Amino acid sequence: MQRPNANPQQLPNGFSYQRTALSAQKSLDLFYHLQQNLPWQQPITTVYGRTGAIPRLQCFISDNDIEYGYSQSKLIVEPWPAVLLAMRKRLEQHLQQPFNSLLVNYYRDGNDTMGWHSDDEIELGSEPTIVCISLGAERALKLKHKTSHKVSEVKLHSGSCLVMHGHSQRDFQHAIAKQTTLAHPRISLTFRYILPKPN
Ligand SMILES: O=C(O)CCC(=O)C(=O)O
Ligand SMILES: [Mn+2]
Repeated sequence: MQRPNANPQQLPNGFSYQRTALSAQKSLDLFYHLQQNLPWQQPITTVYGRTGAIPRLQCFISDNDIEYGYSQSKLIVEPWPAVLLAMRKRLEQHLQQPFNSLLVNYYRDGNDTMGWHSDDEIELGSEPTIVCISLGAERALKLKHKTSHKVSEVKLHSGSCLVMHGHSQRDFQHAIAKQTTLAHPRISLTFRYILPKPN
């Protein structure tokens, strides 16, 4: 995970992007392994009063004692597969930050999306570090500043690593928009640290 950034993209403060954190072959192998082996779910959520299945598949992996949910639904927790536990340990060493949870998103094609949001739940703390590893089709992560409403984007290449830290969640929303001409799938691995519940 040490290669220099071969394709710098201009990003706001709080976002850092490394285009080639994993080789093309490793990224593809991991994509197919996870696509076939993770227990994918499509939870039903209520967002702005509308109830429906989320427009992508996902899998939530976490240490035993962690609870996490959004839009009033608790996620089913899966144990760490060896390959993802090893990746977590490498990230922890590299970034000198603990991670205890991983939300994996599977976008089956360009019609699958993730709406505008910030990862600013109380249980993530005030300045969370969230690491996003991308595998498969390239998708654009849109960034919208919360006061200026200026929208920018970062292209998430297969094998790339985006780190969101500092004030990134306080100041920006992010989203994966529809890309209807895209027929190829993508998986994103979003490593987080969820604070233990106070007793
Ligand atoms: O798929 C992505 O790159 C974004 C995922 C995301 O924002 C999230 O899991 O909170
Ligand atoms: Mn997010």
